[in-house]
Amino acid sequence: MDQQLTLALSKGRIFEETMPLLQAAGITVTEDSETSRKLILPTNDPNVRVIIVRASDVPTYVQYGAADFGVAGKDVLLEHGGEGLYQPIDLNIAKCRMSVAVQAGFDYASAVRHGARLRVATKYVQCAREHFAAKGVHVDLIKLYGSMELAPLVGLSDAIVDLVSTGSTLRANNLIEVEHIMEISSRLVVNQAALKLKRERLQPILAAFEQASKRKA
Ligand code: PRT
Ligand code: MG
Repeated sequence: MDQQLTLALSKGRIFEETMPLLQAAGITVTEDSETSRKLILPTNDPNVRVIIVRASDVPTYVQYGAADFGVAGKDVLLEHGGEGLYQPIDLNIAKCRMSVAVQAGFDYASAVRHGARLRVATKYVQCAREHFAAKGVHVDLIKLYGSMELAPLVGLSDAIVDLVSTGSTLRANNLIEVEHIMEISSRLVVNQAALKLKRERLQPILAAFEQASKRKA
């Protein structure tokens, strides 16, 4: 049995915030993900490598076993559905919230109250659909892949569902948070077959991640 372990990470905040957790497991990535163009990065452990993928592709690589484990936001996991994935640990990293926002001046409360059909632009269609269905609000969802903040400003939608951390992107675009849908953080996801077949190799790493992330809770 191949005992090589492959960890899927996305560049940016998830990569950066996962490094200290890896370090707690005695693993250091020996190449800089921000400057390297390599998509497969070696570590100090010849049996562990890191692959760099789009944040929303992490669950897919792990589901199919192309990566044994990975780190993905709750937002990404909810949209993916989590099929074939074991999700043992909330890492308490890359924290933010998922919210509804509208242009300052748009009367969201009365639009909702009067049962108007709301146009909502978002990358998070599953989460948005569930949120508005639970409230009994009728919405037309418009799927976007980024820059949701622009949609209400140019009349594409009445509202957006997006992630907010500092709130400065909303402020810079004259948008106001009107509803808080859920808290988001990143989770460790493990391929279900790898969890059984590579248990001995994976277990100490998972334990170190769990210890290190508890300190951040
Ligand atoms: O950027 P790309 O299109 O490649 O993919 P991505 O946006 O999914 O990846 P990345 O690396 O930006 O985000 C990875 C994960 O980090 C997400 O899946 C979230 O779980 C988590 N995370 C934490 C965030 C944020 N905070 C965050 N602030 N993801 C995105 N944002 C964006 C948000 O969409 C908005 O555009 O930052 C902007 C708001 O930030 P503030 O600080 O201005 O409020
Ligand atoms: Mg991004």
